[in-house]
Amino acid sequence: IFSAVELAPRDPILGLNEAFNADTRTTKVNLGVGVYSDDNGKIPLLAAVKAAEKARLETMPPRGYQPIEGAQAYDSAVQNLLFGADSELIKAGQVVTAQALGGTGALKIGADFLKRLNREAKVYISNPSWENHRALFESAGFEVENYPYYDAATRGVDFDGMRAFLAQLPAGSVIVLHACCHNPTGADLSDAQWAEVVQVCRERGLVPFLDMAYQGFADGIDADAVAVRLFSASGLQFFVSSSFSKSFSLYGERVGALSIVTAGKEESARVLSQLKRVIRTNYSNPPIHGGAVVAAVLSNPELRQLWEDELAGMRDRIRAMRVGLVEAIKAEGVAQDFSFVAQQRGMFSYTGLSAAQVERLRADFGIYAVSTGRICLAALNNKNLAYVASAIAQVVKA
Ligand code: PLP
Ligand code: TYF
Repeated sequence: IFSAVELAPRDPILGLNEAFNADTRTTKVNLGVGVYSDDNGKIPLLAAVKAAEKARLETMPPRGYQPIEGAQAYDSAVQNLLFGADSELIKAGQVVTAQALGGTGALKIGADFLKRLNREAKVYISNPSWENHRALFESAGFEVENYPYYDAATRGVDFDGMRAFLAQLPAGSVIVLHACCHNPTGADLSDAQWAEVVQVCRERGLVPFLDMAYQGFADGIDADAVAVRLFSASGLQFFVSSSFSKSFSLYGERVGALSIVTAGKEESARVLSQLKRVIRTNYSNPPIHGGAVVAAVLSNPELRQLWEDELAGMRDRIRAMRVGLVEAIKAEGVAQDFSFVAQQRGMFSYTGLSAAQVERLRADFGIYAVSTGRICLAALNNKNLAYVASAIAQVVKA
């Protein structure tokens, strides 16, 4: 039965981990995958998470099945973070939320649900986008195309191109938008540009699907939710996938959620009933632990404050690494201006390094980056920064 099975290509990002792990050089640095490491190069276990886990272990709760859409306490905590605790939409019962298997799982149940709503619609993702966006919507049966996004010349967003493109799409087109900390470029829309995107979506009858994988990594929890808040105020219906992989450093626990804004309470009940059907036929119901930990942290004022402080610490450390890298590259005598790295937001930077330069970083220095030139700044620390800066200087000067 497997004789004709072809070897599938590796995920271009997760595949780098395998190559990195196999590398025996002690100086190796993994700037490939989007994971936050602390200044000791370790994925942190947040103190707020640790405290909530300890308390949970002490009570030894039973492990019955969860509701299909996850626990009410979790779903409600997700809504408050995304839409704001005083959101009118939440009060009016216009937000449907289901716990999902990470942000990826949220995108997938959203995609499966959308496919049932409109079989003909096409899905549009930014050019470039997170590698998995295209594959995921294609696997749900959609045709996926790009909308203009990144402008390599300005290292920012080609907003005129993006808006003009969206303005000619047929009604019902699904538009996947990175709510903040664009992956892979680090180039985000301004608040004013978001307001224009909302306007275009309204005028054209587009279906906005906001992907929020990095809330709190740019400017703060509420500041990073500006896109969600603007769409909320617009009266439109839309989707939001969100993830606690990065903001709680809970990557492997697979904690995320899909939220859908509807026109009203009665519509919410119908939408939720269909979403539950999608979930039931995929994995029945979500796991308990990660969601329970997140809900416990977010509902306890002291743990919540601790988490917010720890999140701010991660955000500030990444910023410091951005500035440090720019300065160190300059100090190496590189003429090319890298100051844009300090302006980009979130974990990633599109460095402009070519695939050949990225390959030289790997071969000569054991520094792993995505072949597109994307690096993860959250993997830099005070021990490897000078080494990375020197290596980048050598490959750009060569
Ligand atoms: N969406 C974007 C833009 C991402 O960068 C990621 C990264 O992992 C995800 C979704 C998936 O999140 P998760 O790891 O929680 O599945
Ligand atoms: O872009 C990244 O590095 C993260 C992690 O299939 C990731 O979003 C990468 C690839 C993938 C799943 C997660």
